[in-house]
Amino acid sequence: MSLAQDQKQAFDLPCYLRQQMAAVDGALQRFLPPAGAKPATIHRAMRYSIFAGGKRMRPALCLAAAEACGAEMEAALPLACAVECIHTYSLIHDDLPAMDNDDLRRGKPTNHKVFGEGIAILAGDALLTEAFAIAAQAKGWPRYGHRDLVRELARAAGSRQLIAGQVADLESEGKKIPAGQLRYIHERKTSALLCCAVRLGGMSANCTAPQLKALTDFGYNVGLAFQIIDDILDVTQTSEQLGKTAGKDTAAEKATYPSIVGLEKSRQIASQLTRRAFSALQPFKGKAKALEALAEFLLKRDK
Ligand code: GRG
Repeated sequence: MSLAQDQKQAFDLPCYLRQQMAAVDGALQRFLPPAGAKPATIHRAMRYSIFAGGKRMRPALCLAAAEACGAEMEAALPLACAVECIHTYSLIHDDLPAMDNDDLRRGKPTNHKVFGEGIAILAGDALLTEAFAIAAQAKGWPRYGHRDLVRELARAAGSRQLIAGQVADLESEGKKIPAGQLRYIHERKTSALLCCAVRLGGMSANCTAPQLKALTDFGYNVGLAFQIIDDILDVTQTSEQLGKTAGKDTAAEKATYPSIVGLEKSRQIASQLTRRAFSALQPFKGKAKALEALAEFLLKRDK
């Protein structure tokens, strides 16, 4: 076993994730309006999806990036929660009949199945809006003021990134698209928000420009690998295992890495991207153990 492998194994990721998830869930409880706040339906709907049992990978990446740059987790918590709110909004909207039309998410009936389409749309809108109110509670740092934090979130969630990916995804359904177009979709639909999470973590530590560049490279590569693994799991796992409907990509005739290059090649590409993500962390000189462990976990995950 190489030294790098040995060090990665020494990091207790399950314990780390349990602690991070508890901190993130506690913060989300505090940041979001209480379930009983009027009108209670919308707050119950927002809370239903946010506490439905997501893996909390984006907040974990955000907090781990902050630590790699020497900050306390507390400083990054509002930003980690803001990203999770945007992610959850995108899932609620993605599940709507006008989009992917799904009835299972995070192991539970989708938001619109429980609350109806109108409330589900509004719950997504409200989570997106709350994300910015939560991010505004971050303290701001000498190198990164609130203007930078808001711009970072808005860019990742906006019509050139997250929404652009979803538009391109919708427009490519049933079509044969080249691998370059698939990468364009993955960069925007998935990688942009993961990368944003990592960058915000760095910003909350008042990171230097070279550190931010390293985190950007890491987030970009991990984000692409994450979506390729998601595509692989869609064809290799069951709905019970995933907590969302398996086999959707094939049914919707979506272009995916497995459908374009096959399963084995897809796995190789995901591994190669993860290796690039590890290399990006070199400037941290071994101080980014949690980020390394998360990248490896995301590559090997089975749900
Ligand atoms: C703005 C409507 C709208 C959509 C934006 C993000 C998105 C585009 C659609 C969501 C569906 C999807 C397949 C997105 C790709 C990112 C992805 C793999 C999401 C699932 O993330 P996980 O596995 O989910 O981290 P949990 O439930 O664990 O948080």
